[in-house]
Formats: sequence, structure tokens, C-alpha cells
Amino acid sequence: MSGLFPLSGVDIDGLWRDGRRLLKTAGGLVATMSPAARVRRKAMKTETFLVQGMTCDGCVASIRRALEGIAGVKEARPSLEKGEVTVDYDPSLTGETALRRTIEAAGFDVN
Ligand code: 9UX
Repeated sequence: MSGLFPLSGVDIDGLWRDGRRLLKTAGGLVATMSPAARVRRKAMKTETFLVQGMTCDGCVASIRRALEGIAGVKEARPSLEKGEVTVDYDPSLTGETALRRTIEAAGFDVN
């Protein structure tokens, strides 16, 4: 395991867990991300859509539920005040067209 990704000042006698590595340091155990986990974390996109017809908290809930049901959607944040929804997603698993179609299938017009 030693030398996979060198870190100075720490003892790299560690364990891999869920893409993270537990390191024994003088101060105790420290968790760090593997390089692969860092790349995966960066591969997220955020897109905001203007939504028409989102007029109450029920609409907000159904849009959020519909979008968060898509594989690759991490979080959907509808704003009733702004009339838009912001979606954090993994572009390797879904995309703008699928997100837009999902909003439409839930009964709303989207830009
Ligand atoms: Mo509220 Mo939205 O009664 O489609 S759920 S208007």
C-alpha cells in the first residue's frame, strides 16, 4: 500500500474503506480520500431549470421526488419563490434532457 499516493508527514500504513484511507498519524487516525474518489466527487454537475406551474408546496415536493428518483441525481432543490429547480447530478448517469423530461412528466412546463 505504501507509495500509492505519497503524503508527507504521515505514516502511510493505512486501510482502504469506501474509497477512503485511514491513516495512522501521530495525532491519531485520519481519513483521507483516494485519488479515484476525488475524481468521482468532481464529476458532478449543477443545472437550474425554470419551471412553470409550480404553485404550491405539493408541486415542490412532487418535482423534488420525481428528480431525486432518477439514478445519478444527488439532490433537487425546487424554489417556489423563484419558480426554478436546481439539480445536482452525475453527468455520467443522467443528463439535461432526462431531467427536463422528468419535470415535464410530473406535469410542469420547463424552459
Ligand atoms: Mo398544489 Mo401543484 O395543490 O401541481 S400540488 S398546485
